[in-house]
Amino acid sequence: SMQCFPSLVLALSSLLGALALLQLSLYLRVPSRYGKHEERLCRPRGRLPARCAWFLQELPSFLVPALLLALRSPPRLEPLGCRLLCCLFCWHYFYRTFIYPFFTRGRPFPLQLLFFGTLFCIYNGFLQGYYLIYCAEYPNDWCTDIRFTSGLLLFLLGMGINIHSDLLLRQLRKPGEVIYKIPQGGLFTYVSGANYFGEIVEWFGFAIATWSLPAFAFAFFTLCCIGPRAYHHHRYYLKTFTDYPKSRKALIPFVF
Ligand code: NDX
Repeated sequence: SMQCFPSLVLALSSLLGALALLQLSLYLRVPSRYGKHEERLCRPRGRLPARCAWFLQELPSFLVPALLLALRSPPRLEPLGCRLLCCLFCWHYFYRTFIYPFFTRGRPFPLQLLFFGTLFCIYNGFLQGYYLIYCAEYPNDWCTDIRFTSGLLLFLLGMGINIHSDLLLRQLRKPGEVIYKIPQGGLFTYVSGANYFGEIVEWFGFAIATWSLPAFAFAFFTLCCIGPRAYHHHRYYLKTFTDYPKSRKALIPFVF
């Protein structure tokens, strides 16, 4: 049966950090080509409806850690923190897999990115789940530790912002529409990438609550992946809408 290999966790986390830097260098100048940044002339054959694509892509991030948690023998009962934290991760991906895709009104998603996205979700789902279920050690009162409680608070706050902002974006379109409008309300009052801001806060909260290398590596990856994307969204809006609110920032309210 499986056991903890600390060197495996170290290797996978380092690779995740390296992938984050690769992404930053790739996507700082040119956005990743999906959604509003996809080339106009893209072949429709190379794409899948947004619903299927997001469902398939995000499913492993829910399934892999959920299975690791459920199938570990003997079951890991102590400390409680490990299971709680693993459930938090699964909770986010339950939303992203089983709820978000069924309401999205997004454009069809490129197959090639779907392939890499799925690989990424398998990789990260395994790393986070494996670490929490087989390796993490917390004192029995971790649930009352300031890192756990403040991290959990940030996680919940970020998740709330992320879900609320996803909802505001969705409401910009009628079913079947694929046009872009100026997002309004919620944190969009302050930033163009409100959904991304929420997601980043969420994963840094998770990293603080787990106080672990894999989770910090993933938070860093998220920042490098959707941080530049928020900036490209912002530029797109400024270019497309002459009446775009001038005081709005790209990602971080009042700052950047
Ligand atoms: N999926 C995370 N890298 C990614 C998919 C892409 O969950 O090769 C990372 C995730 C993947 C990426 C994933 C991993 C790295 C990949 C990358 C592609 C290339 C990259 C594989 C797995 C890669 C290396 C080099 C390392 C191999 O038509 P539309 O789609 O534009 O419609 C949009 C709509 N909308 C509007 N509607 C009307 N008016 C407007 N003005 C609108 N603006 C947007 O709203 C969509 O239907 C919807 C949301 O659009 P958008 O662009 O704001 O968000 P989106 O990027 O689609 O993300 C959706 C949610 C969001 O909450 C975000 O926080 C979360 O997913 N997310 C996304 C990406 C990654 C991630 C979270 C994370 O890292 N945690």
